[in-house]
Amino acid sequence: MKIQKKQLIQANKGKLAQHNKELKNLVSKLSSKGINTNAIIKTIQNYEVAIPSWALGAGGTRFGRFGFGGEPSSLHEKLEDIGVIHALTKSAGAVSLHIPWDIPKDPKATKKFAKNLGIKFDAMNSNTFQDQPGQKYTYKYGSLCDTDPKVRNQAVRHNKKVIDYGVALGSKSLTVWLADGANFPGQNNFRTALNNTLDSLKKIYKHLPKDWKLFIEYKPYEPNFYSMVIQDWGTSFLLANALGPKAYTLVDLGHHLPNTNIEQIVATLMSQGKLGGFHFNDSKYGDDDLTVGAIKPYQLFLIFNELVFGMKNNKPKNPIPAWMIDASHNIKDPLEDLLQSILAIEMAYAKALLVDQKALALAQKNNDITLAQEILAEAYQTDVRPLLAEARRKAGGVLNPIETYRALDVRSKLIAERGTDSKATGL
Ligand SMILES: [Mn+2]
Repeated sequence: MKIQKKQLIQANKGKLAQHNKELKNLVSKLSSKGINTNAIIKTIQNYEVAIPSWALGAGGTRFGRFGFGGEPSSLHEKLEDIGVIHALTKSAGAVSLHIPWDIPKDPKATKKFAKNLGIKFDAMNSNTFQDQPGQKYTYKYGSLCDTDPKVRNQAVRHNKKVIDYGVALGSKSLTVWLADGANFPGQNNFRTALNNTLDSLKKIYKHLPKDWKLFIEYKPYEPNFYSMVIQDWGTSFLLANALGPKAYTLVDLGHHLPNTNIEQIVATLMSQGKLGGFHFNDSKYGDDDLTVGAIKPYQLFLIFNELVFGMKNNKPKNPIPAWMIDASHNIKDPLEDLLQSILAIEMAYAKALLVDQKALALAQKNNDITLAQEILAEAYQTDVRPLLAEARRKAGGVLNPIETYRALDVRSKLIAERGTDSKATGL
Protein backbone atom coordinates (compact mmCIF):
# COMPACT_ATOMS: atom_id res chain seq x y z
CA MET A 1 0.00 0.00 0.00
CA LYS A 2 1.20 3.47 -0.81
CA ILE A 3 -0.05 6.66 0.83
CA GLN A 4 -0.90 9.35 -1.71
CA LYS A 5 0.26 12.94 -1.38
CA LYS A 6 -3.26 14.31 -1.44
CA GLN A 7 -4.16 12.08 1.54
CA LEU A 8 -1.35 13.74 3.50
CA ILE A 9 -2.46 17.23 2.55
CA GLN A 10 -6.03 16.33 3.48
CA ALA A 11 -4.85 14.98 6.86
CA ASN A 12 -3.11 18.26 7.71
CA LYS A 13 -5.97 20.48 6.61
CA GLY A 14 -8.12 20.48 9.73
CA LYS A 15 -5.11 20.71 12.03
CA LEU A 16 -3.29 23.58 10.41
CA ALA A 17 -4.89 26.53 12.23
CA GLN A 18 -4.27 25.08 15.69
CA HIS A 19 -0.73 24.05 14.70
CA ASN A 20 0.12 27.55 13.47
CA LYS A 21 -1.11 29.03 16.74
CA GLU A 22 0.99 26.68 18.85
CA LEU A 23 4.03 27.15 16.63
CA LYS A 24 3.77 30.94 16.80
CA ASN A 25 3.65 30.87 20.62
CA LEU A 26 6.64 28.58 20.90
CA VAL A 27 8.71 30.44 18.31
CA SER A 28 8.06 33.75 20.05
CA LYS A 29 9.02 32.26 23.44
CA LEU A 30 12.22 30.68 22.14
CA SER A 31 13.18 33.65 19.96
CA SER A 32 13.03 35.94 23.00
CA LYS A 33 15.77 33.73 24.46
CA GLY A 34 17.86 34.13 21.35
CA ILE A 35 17.16 30.65 19.97
CA ASN A 36 17.10 30.24 16.19
CA THR A 37 14.01 28.07 15.74
CA ASN A 38 14.38 27.95 11.96
CA ALA A 39 17.74 26.25 12.34
CA ILE A 40 16.22 23.63 14.66
CA ILE A 41 13.33 23.01 12.28
CA LYS A 42 15.80 22.61 9.42
CA THR A 43 17.99 20.17 11.36
CA ILE A 44 14.98 18.00 12.25
CA GLN A 45 13.68 18.28 8.69
CA ASN A 46 16.95 16.81 7.41
CA TYR A 47 17.20 14.12 10.07
CA GLU A 48 16.73 10.52 9.02
CA VAL A 49 16.80 7.27 10.93
CA ALA A 50 17.02 3.84 9.32
CA ILE A 51 14.34 1.22 9.92
CA PRO A 52 15.65 -2.33 10.26
CA SER A 53 14.05 -4.85 7.95
CA TRP A 54 13.25 -7.11 10.93
CA ALA A 55 11.15 -4.53 12.80
CA LEU A 56 8.09 -4.53 10.54
CA GLY A 57 6.56 -7.69 11.94
CA ALA A 58 5.63 -8.59 15.48
CA GLY A 59 8.92 -9.69 17.00
CA GLY A 60 9.26 -12.75 19.11
CA THR A 61 10.33 -13.13 22.68
CA ARG A 62 12.19 -16.24 23.76
CA PHE A 63 8.84 -17.55 24.99
CA GLY A 64 6.53 -16.98 22.08
CA ARG A 65 5.58 -15.02 19.08
CA PHE A 66 2.25 -13.32 18.64
CA GLY A 67 1.71 -12.40 15.03
CA PHE A 68 0.18 -9.18 13.83
CA GLY A 69 -2.30 -9.11 10.96
CA GLY A 70 -1.01 -7.81 7.65
CA GLU A 71 2.65 -8.44 8.40
CA PRO A 72 4.94 -8.03 5.38
CA SER A 73 6.02 -11.43 4.13
CA SER A 74 8.53 -10.31 1.53
CA LEU A 75 11.34 -7.79 1.34
CA HIS A 76 9.32 -5.58 -1.00
CA GLU A 77 6.36 -5.58 1.38
CA LYS A 78 8.73 -4.57 4.17
CA LEU A 79 9.98 -1.71 2.03
CA GLU A 80 6.36 -0.70 1.40
CA ASP A 81 5.76 -0.52 5.14
CA ILE A 82 8.82 1.65 5.60
CA GLY A 83 7.45 3.74 2.74
CA VAL A 84 4.29 4.32 4.80
CA ILE A 85 6.32 5.44 7.83
CA HIS A 86 8.47 7.65 5.62
CA ALA A 87 5.48 9.23 3.88
CA LEU A 88 4.00 10.23 7.25
CA THR A 89 7.20 11.40 8.96
CA LYS A 90 9.66 12.14 6.13
CA SER A 91 12.30 10.86 8.56
CA ALA A 92 12.51 7.18 7.71
CA GLY A 93 14.02 7.18 4.23
CA ALA A 94 16.46 4.36 4.91
CA VAL A 95 16.36 0.65 5.57
CA SER A 96 18.93 -1.51 7.34
CA LEU A 97 18.89 -5.00 5.85
CA HIS A 98 19.51 -8.21 7.68
CA ILE A 99 21.13 -11.09 5.82
CA PRO A 100 19.97 -13.87 5.54
CA TRP A 101 16.50 -12.88 6.75
CA ASP A 102 16.11 -10.47 3.84
CA ILE A 103 18.26 -11.53 0.93
CA PRO A 104 17.45 -9.44 -2.15
CA LYS A 105 16.91 -11.98 -4.92
CA ASP A 106 17.28 -9.29 -7.56
CA PRO A 107 19.26 -6.44 -5.95
CA LYS A 108 18.83 -4.16 -8.94
CA ALA A 109 15.04 -4.49 -8.87
CA THR A 110 14.96 -4.10 -5.08
CA LYS A 111 17.09 -0.97 -5.27
CA LYS A 112 14.74 0.50 -7.84
CA PHE A 113 11.66 -0.48 -5.85
CA ALA A 114 13.09 1.20 -2.74
CA LYS A 115 14.08 4.30 -4.67
CA ASN A 116 10.50 4.78 -5.82
CA LEU A 117 9.49 4.92 -2.15
CA GLY A 118 12.31 7.34 -1.30
CA ILE A 119 14.24 4.70 0.61
CA LYS A 120 18.03 4.25 0.65
CA PHE A 121 20.01 1.28 1.95
CA ASP A 122 21.79 2.00 5.19
CA ALA A 123 24.09 -0.36 7.12
CA MET A 124 23.94 -4.07 6.24
CA ASN A 125 23.68 -6.56 9.11
CA SER A 126 25.33 -9.96 9.04
CA ASN A 127 24.14 -12.91 11.09
CA THR A 128 26.44 -15.55 12.48
CA PHE A 129 24.37 -16.08 15.61
CA GLN A 130 22.09 -18.66 13.99
CA ASP A 131 22.79 -21.67 11.83
CA GLN A 132 21.22 -21.46 8.39
CA PRO A 133 19.81 -24.37 6.38
CA GLY A 134 22.52 -26.14 4.43
CA GLN A 135 25.32 -24.53 6.41
CA LYS A 136 28.38 -26.79 6.76
CA TYR A 137 29.70 -25.82 10.20
CA THR A 138 27.72 -24.84 13.28
CA TYR A 139 27.97 -21.57 15.22
CA LYS A 140 26.89 -23.34 18.38
CA TYR A 141 30.19 -22.56 20.08
CA GLY A 142 31.01 -19.32 18.31
CA SER A 143 31.58 -17.82 14.87
CA LEU A 144 34.37 -15.28 14.35
CA CYS A 145 35.92 -16.36 17.68
CA ASP A 146 35.62 -20.11 17.21
CA THR A 147 38.61 -22.34 17.95
CA ASP A 148 38.10 -24.13 14.59
CA PRO A 149 39.44 -22.09 11.66
CA LYS A 150 36.89 -23.74 9.36
CA VAL A 151 34.06 -22.23 11.40
CA ARG A 152 35.77 -18.85 11.47
CA ASN A 153 36.34 -18.87 7.72
CA GLN A 154 32.73 -19.75 7.06
CA ALA A 155 31.64 -16.78 9.21
CA VAL A 156 34.13 -14.49 7.44
CA ARG A 157 32.81 -15.63 4.06
CA HIS A 158 29.25 -14.84 5.16
CA ASN A 159 30.25 -11.30 6.15
CA LYS A 160 32.01 -10.77 2.81
CA LYS A 161 28.86 -11.91 1.04
CA VAL A 162 26.80 -9.43 3.04
CA ILE A 163 29.17 -6.67 1.93
CA ASP A 164 28.70 -7.77 -1.68
CA TYR A 165 24.90 -7.60 -1.35
CA GLY A 166 25.31 -4.15 0.19
CA VAL A 167 27.47 -2.95 -2.69
CA ALA A 168 24.78 -4.04 -5.15
CA LEU A 169 22.15 -2.09 -3.18
CA GLY A 170 24.17 1.08 -2.63
CA SER A 171 24.83 0.58 1.08
CA LYS A 172 28.05 1.95 2.54
CA SER A 173 28.50 0.08 5.81
CA LEU A 174 28.42 -3.27 7.56
CA THR A 175 27.36 -3.79 11.16
CA VAL A 176 28.80 -6.82 12.92
CA TRP A 177 27.12 -8.00 16.07
CA LEU A 178 28.35 -11.29 17.48
CA ALA A 179 26.65 -13.61 19.92
CA ASP A 180 30.06 -15.20 20.49
CA GLY A 181 30.99 -15.91 24.06
CA ALA A 182 30.71 -18.48 26.81
CA ASN A 183 28.01 -19.64 29.15
CA PHE A 184 30.38 -21.12 31.72
CA PRO A 185 33.72 -20.32 33.33
CA GLY A 186 36.51 -22.22 31.63
CA GLN A 187 34.55 -22.71 28.42
CA ASN A 188 36.61 -20.15 26.46
CA ASN A 189 40.10 -18.83 26.71
CA PHE A 190 39.36 -15.10 26.77
CA ARG A 191 42.52 -14.07 24.96
CA THR A 192 42.21 -16.75 22.28
CA ALA A 193 38.56 -15.81 21.67
CA LEU A 194 39.40 -12.11 21.34
CA ASN A 195 42.44 -12.73 19.13
CA ASN A 196 40.49 -15.05 16.85
CA THR A 197 37.76 -12.42 16.58
CA LEU A 198 40.25 -9.70 15.66
CA ASP A 199 41.90 -11.98 13.13
CA SER A 200 38.53 -12.76 11.50
CA LEU A 201 37.48 -9.09 11.53
CA LYS A 202 40.74 -8.19 9.77
CA LYS A 203 39.76 -10.48 6.89
CA ILE A 204 36.32 -8.89 6.69
CA TYR A 205 37.82 -5.40 6.90
CA LYS A 206 40.06 -6.18 3.94
CA HIS A 207 36.97 -6.92 1.84
CA LEU A 208 35.41 -3.50 2.56
CA PRO A 209 35.21 -1.14 -0.42
CA LYS A 210 37.15 2.09 -0.05
CA ASP A 211 34.19 4.24 0.95
CA TRP A 212 32.67 1.73 3.38
CA LYS A 213 32.61 1.63 7.17
CA LEU A 214 32.58 -1.30 9.55
CA PHE A 215 30.58 -0.95 12.77
CA ILE A 216 31.36 -3.18 15.73
CA GLU A 217 28.42 -3.61 18.08
CA TYR A 218 28.98 -4.72 21.68
CA LYS A 219 26.74 -6.34 24.25
CA PRO A 220 27.47 -7.32 27.88
CA TYR A 221 25.43 -10.52 28.04
CA GLU A 222 22.86 -12.63 26.18
CA PRO A 223 22.74 -15.05 24.53
CA ASN A 224 25.89 -15.96 26.43
CA PHE A 225 25.61 -15.31 30.13
CA TYR A 226 29.10 -15.75 31.50
CA SER A 227 31.07 -13.83 28.91
CA MET A 228 30.58 -12.12 25.58
CA VAL A 229 33.71 -11.74 23.45
CA ILE A 230 32.81 -8.11 22.58
CA GLN A 231 31.23 -7.24 25.89
CA ASP A 232 31.60 -3.47 26.07
CA TRP A 233 32.52 -0.25 24.24
CA GLY A 234 36.14 -0.59 25.35
CA THR A 235 36.52 -3.95 23.62
CA SER A 236 34.76 -2.67 20.51
CA PHE A 237 36.96 0.46 20.52
CA LEU A 238 40.08 -1.66 20.88
CA LEU A 239 39.06 -3.80 17.89
CA ALA A 240 38.11 -0.75 15.80
CA ASN A 241 41.48 0.85 16.50
CA ALA A 242 43.31 -2.35 15.64
CA LEU A 243 41.43 -2.64 12.35
CA GLY A 244 41.91 0.90 11.04
CA PRO A 245 40.21 4.13 10.03
CA LYS A 246 37.16 2.51 8.42
CA ALA A 247 36.20 0.67 11.64
CA TYR A 248 34.03 2.24 14.33
CA THR A 249 32.18 1.39 17.50
CA LEU A 250 28.40 1.06 17.40
CA VAL A 251 26.36 1.93 20.48
CA ASP A 252 23.06 0.10 21.00
CA LEU A 253 21.17 1.68 23.89
CA GLY A 254 19.93 -1.67 25.18
CA HIS A 255 23.37 -3.27 25.20
CA HIS A 256 24.51 -1.99 28.58
CA LEU A 257 24.32 -3.14 32.15
CA PRO A 258 21.62 -1.32 34.16
CA ASN A 259 22.40 2.32 34.98
CA THR A 260 25.44 2.54 32.71
CA ASN A 261 26.22 6.16 31.84
CA ILE A 262 25.66 5.82 28.09
CA GLU A 263 25.95 9.57 27.45
CA GLN A 264 29.49 9.46 28.80
CA ILE A 265 30.34 6.57 26.48
CA VAL A 266 29.00 8.61 23.55
CA ALA A 267 31.11 11.62 24.57
CA THR A 268 34.25 9.49 24.98
CA LEU A 269 33.85 7.73 21.63
CA MET A 270 33.15 10.96 19.77
CA SER A 271 36.19 12.59 21.38
CA GLN A 272 38.20 9.86 19.65
CA GLY A 273 36.31 10.09 16.35
CA LYS A 274 35.17 6.49 16.70
CA LEU A 275 31.40 6.58 17.17
CA GLY A 276 30.13 5.11 13.92
CA GLY A 277 26.65 3.81 14.52
CA PHE A 278 23.77 4.18 16.88
CA HIS A 279 20.88 1.82 17.65
CA PHE A 280 17.84 3.30 19.40
CA ASN A 281 15.51 1.45 21.75
CA ASP A 282 14.60 1.64 25.40
CA SER A 283 14.79 -0.72 28.33
CA LYS A 284 13.84 -1.18 31.93
CA TYR A 285 16.17 -4.07 32.74
CA GLY A 286 18.29 -5.40 29.89
CA ASP A 287 18.11 -5.63 26.12
CA ASP A 288 14.35 -5.14 26.29
CA ASP A 289 14.08 -3.53 22.83
CA LEU A 290 11.14 -1.40 23.92
CA THR A 291 9.86 1.64 22.04
CA VAL A 292 12.37 4.51 22.08
CA GLY A 293 11.59 6.99 24.84
CA ALA A 294 9.12 4.67 26.57
CA ILE A 295 11.08 4.29 29.80
CA LYS A 296 13.95 6.76 30.09
CA PRO A 297 13.30 9.84 27.95
CA TYR A 298 15.61 12.02 30.10
CA GLN A 299 18.51 9.66 29.46
CA LEU A 300 17.79 9.85 25.74
CA PHE A 301 17.89 13.65 25.97
CA LEU A 302 21.24 13.56 27.83
CA ILE A 303 22.61 11.22 25.15
CA PHE A 304 21.48 13.60 22.42
CA ASN A 305 23.03 16.47 24.33
CA GLU A 306 26.39 14.70 23.95
CA LEU A 307 25.69 13.84 20.32
CA VAL A 308 24.87 17.48 19.55
CA PHE A 309 27.97 18.66 21.42
CA GLY A 310 30.07 16.07 19.59
CA MET A 311 28.70 17.05 16.17
CA LYS A 312 29.35 20.75 16.89
CA ASN A 313 32.82 20.26 18.36
CA ASN A 314 33.92 17.81 15.72
CA LYS A 315 37.64 17.43 16.40
CA PRO A 316 38.90 14.86 15.77
CA LYS A 317 36.41 14.33 13.01
CA ASN A 318 33.66 11.91 13.92
CA PRO A 319 31.33 10.94 11.06
CA ILE A 320 27.62 11.58 11.53
CA PRO A 321 26.60 8.28 13.13
CA ALA A 322 24.47 5.83 11.17
CA TRP A 323 21.16 6.08 13.05
CA MET A 324 18.90 3.06 13.31
CA ILE A 325 15.93 2.01 15.40
CA ASP A 326 16.63 -1.41 16.90
CA ALA A 327 13.43 -2.21 18.69
CA SER A 328 11.19 -5.22 18.57
CA HIS A 329 7.46 -5.41 18.91
CA ASN A 330 5.54 -8.24 20.39
CA ILE A 331 2.19 -6.76 21.32
CA LYS A 332 1.90 -3.43 19.49
CA ASP A 333 1.30 -2.58 15.85
CA PRO A 334 4.92 -2.51 14.63
CA LEU A 335 4.31 0.53 12.44
CA GLU A 336 2.76 2.53 15.28
CA ASP A 337 5.67 1.50 17.47
CA LEU A 338 8.17 2.76 14.92
CA LEU A 339 6.26 6.03 14.53
CA GLN A 340 6.38 6.50 18.29
CA SER A 341 10.11 5.77 18.26
CA ILE A 342 10.84 8.29 15.52
CA LEU A 343 8.90 10.99 17.34
CA ALA A 344 10.75 10.24 20.60
CA ILE A 345 14.14 10.41 18.87
CA GLU A 346 13.34 13.72 17.19
CA MET A 347 11.97 15.12 20.42
CA ALA A 348 15.17 14.32 22.30
CA TYR A 349 17.24 15.71 19.43
CA ALA A 350 15.29 18.99 19.24
CA LYS A 351 15.47 19.46 23.02
CA ALA A 352 19.22 18.89 22.94
CA LEU A 353 19.48 21.57 20.25
CA LEU A 354 17.84 24.00 22.70
CA VAL A 355 20.61 23.62 25.27
CA ASP A 356 22.47 26.88 25.74
CA GLN A 357 25.96 25.45 25.28
CA LYS A 358 27.72 28.75 26.02
CA ALA A 359 25.87 29.29 29.29
CA LEU A 360 26.44 25.66 30.23
CA ALA A 361 30.19 25.93 29.65
CA LEU A 362 30.30 29.07 31.77
CA ALA A 363 28.32 27.44 34.60
CA GLN A 364 30.71 24.48 34.46
CA LYS A 365 33.70 26.82 34.59
CA ASN A 366 32.24 28.61 37.61
CA ASN A 367 31.31 25.33 39.30
CA ASP A 368 27.74 26.57 39.41
CA ILE A 369 26.20 23.13 39.61
CA THR A 370 22.63 24.30 40.17
CA LEU A 371 22.73 26.54 37.12
CA ALA A 372 24.30 23.80 34.98
CA GLN A 373 21.46 21.47 35.96
CA GLU A 374 18.87 24.17 35.34
CA ILE A 375 20.18 24.87 31.84
CA LEU A 376 19.66 21.22 30.90
CA ALA A 377 16.27 21.10 32.63
CA GLU A 378 15.11 24.25 30.85
CA ALA A 379 15.77 22.62 27.48
CA TYR A 380 14.33 19.25 28.48
CA GLN A 381 11.12 20.72 29.88
CA THR A 382 10.33 22.70 26.73
CA ASP A 383 7.51 21.20 24.69
CA VAL A 384 9.10 21.09 21.24
CA ARG A 385 6.29 19.23 19.49
CA PRO A 386 5.17 22.23 17.39
CA LEU A 387 8.73 22.51 15.99
CA LEU A 388 8.74 18.81 15.11
CA ALA A 389 5.31 19.05 13.49
CA GLU A 390 6.48 22.06 11.47
CA ALA A 391 9.62 20.20 10.37
CA ARG A 392 7.46 17.32 9.17
CA ARG A 393 4.98 19.62 7.43
CA LYS A 394 7.77 21.46 5.63
CA ALA A 395 9.32 18.19 4.52
CA GLY A 396 5.98 17.02 3.11
CA GLY A 397 4.88 14.79 6.00
CA VAL A 398 1.94 15.11 8.39
CA LEU A 399 1.47 17.11 11.56
CA ASN A 400 0.37 14.08 13.60
CA PRO A 401 1.69 10.79 12.15
CA ILE A 402 0.01 8.36 14.56
CA GLU A 403 -3.38 10.04 14.32
CA THR A 404 -3.14 10.08 10.53
CA TYR A 405 -1.96 6.46 10.42
CA ARG A 406 -5.13 5.52 12.29
CA ALA A 407 -7.39 7.86 10.34
CA LEU A 408 -6.17 6.31 7.08
CA ASP A 409 -6.86 2.88 8.53
CA VAL A 410 -3.50 1.59 7.28
CA ARG A 411 -3.48 -1.63 9.32
CA SER A 412 -6.91 -2.75 8.10
CA LYS A 413 -5.81 -2.11 4.54
CA LEU A 414 -2.64 -4.12 5.06
CA ILE A 415 -4.67 -6.98 6.50
CA ALA A 416 -7.04 -6.82 3.53
CA GLU A 417 -4.02 -6.98 1.18
CA ARG A 418 -1.94 -9.60 2.96
CA GLY A 419 -4.27 -11.51 5.23
CA THR A 420 -4.37 -12.00 8.98
CA ASP A 421 -1.65 -14.60 9.25
CA SER A 422 1.10 -13.38 6.91
CA LYS A 423 4.46 -13.65 8.61
CA ALA A 424 7.54 -11.45 8.51
CA THR A 425 10.94 -13.10 8.44
CA GLY A 426 13.16 -12.42 11.40
CA LEU A 427 13.26 -13.48 15.01
MN1 LIG B 1 21.50 -3.43 17.86
